[in-house]
Amino acid sequence: MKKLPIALAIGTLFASTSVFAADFGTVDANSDGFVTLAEAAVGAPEITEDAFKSADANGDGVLSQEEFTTATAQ
Ligand SMILES: [Ca+2]
Ligand SMILES: [Ca+2]
Repeated sequence: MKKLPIALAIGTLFASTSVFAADFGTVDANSDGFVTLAEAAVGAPEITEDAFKSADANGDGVLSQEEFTTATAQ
C-alpha cells in the first residue's frame, strides 16, 4: 500500500473529526482569520504538532483559510 500524501493524511484526520467537517469560520474560534494549533486541537485533540506543521504550508505557525482548505479538501 502506497503512503498517502501528507496533505491527504491531514485531510483525512480533519475530515474524521466532526468539527473539521464544519467550515473554516467554525474552527477559527476567535475569528482572526487563522487557525492556530490550539484552535485545531479543540476540534481534533488527536492532531499532532507535526501534522499541523505539515498543513502550515508557509510555516508561519497558523493555518490560513487557504492552507486549511487545502489540508481538508481531500
Ligand atoms: Ca483563530
Ligand atoms: Ca500558515
